[in-house]
Amino acid sequence: MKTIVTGASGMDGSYLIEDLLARGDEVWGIVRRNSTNNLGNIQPWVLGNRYFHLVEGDITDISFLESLFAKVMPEQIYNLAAQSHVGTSFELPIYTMNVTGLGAMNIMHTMKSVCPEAKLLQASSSEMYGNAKEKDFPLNETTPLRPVSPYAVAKTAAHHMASIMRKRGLWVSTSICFNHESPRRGEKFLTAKVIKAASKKQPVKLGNLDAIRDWGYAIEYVEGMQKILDHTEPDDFVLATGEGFSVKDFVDQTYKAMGLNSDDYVEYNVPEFVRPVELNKLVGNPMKAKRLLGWEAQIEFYTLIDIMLDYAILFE
Ligand code: NDP
Ligand code: GDR
Repeated sequence: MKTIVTGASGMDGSYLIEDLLARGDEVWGIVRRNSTNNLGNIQPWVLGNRYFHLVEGDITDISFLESLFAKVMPEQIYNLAAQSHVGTSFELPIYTMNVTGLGAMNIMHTMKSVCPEAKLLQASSSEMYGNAKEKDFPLNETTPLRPVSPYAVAKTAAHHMASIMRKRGLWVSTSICFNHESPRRGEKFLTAKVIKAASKKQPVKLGNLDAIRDWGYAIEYVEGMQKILDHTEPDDFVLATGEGFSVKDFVDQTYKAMGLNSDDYVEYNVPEFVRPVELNKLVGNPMKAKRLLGWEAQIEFYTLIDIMLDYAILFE
């Protein structure tokens, strides 16, 4: 199978490519050109694999996409590239819309004109739900989308465009992923930031601790993405654990696992890290993925913290 993966240097993209190579795909991984090394997540055995092709390019550049898609004629495309940081999207709303929203549309448009038989997975996000009504929990594939951040607006535009393209006959699916984490998580995200500080027994400055998130393990979520593309028909699927914990729960448990009391180490409501609009609660209902794909998250909250802490203590 010829497969293109955007966001190859990111957390999910790097794990996904390992799975795809292991199952026999030939993979083209798109990374942005960078003056310094941004390939840290891509393992040496992947970079050296003859069935892996590292391609420099940008999803905002439709001429690049057209020429790559025409050369490869992919059977599968995973669009994981995004400006994916919610806080940053308030500072860079137009840029975020260009990459996360229009970039996804560039991919769908190019697929339609160059390789309309291909299958596409668009990485959608639980951020799209915004502050849902209490009666709507746990959130599923039909819950109304009320985005509250520029990132979420961009993801919602791409999500709706995926649905439009599907109605026009293209094979476009979406994974509506709730937060998922791993040792490869970027350091600006909450879990990686807290794990790094706690593993070194250092203090940390944070924003709001009250928000509730549904945290899973990234390796399982990229398995879910593959099951979505392997399904008999294109559709939307929530990937989530179904369980919610607060940011404070995460912080307390991480310091506790190090034998420390978080009250002695955490400064919170630091203005730099408080978002202009916060999304108070996200908890998903993964039953459709379980029923139709046989996918279910196995790694729960406390194990996830242990995995991330163990890695940080051993390797960082
Ligand atoms: P990351 O931020 O780790 O990875 C995003 C990737 O996109 C990076 O490799 C980045 O490259 C690349 N990228 C950014 N801009 C461009 C561009 N203009 N052209 C090409 N590539 C670009 O995200 P994750 O791996 O965590 O997430 C994967 C996808 O899933 C994203 O779309 C994210 O929005 C979405 N998602 C993630 C969730 C999560 O909890 N992790 C939950 C829901 C959705 P570079 O390294 O150069 O910056
Ligand atoms: P999120 O993840 O915004 O849910 O988006 P993030 O880890 O950035 O924030 C989680 C929660 O923690 C609060 N928070 C802080 N967050 C960060 N980054 N830094 C801090 O110092 C801090 N202090 C408190 C946040 O306000 C928030 O409530 C992630 C990304 O992967 C998106 O791409 C994805 O779509 C969603 O998950 C689902």
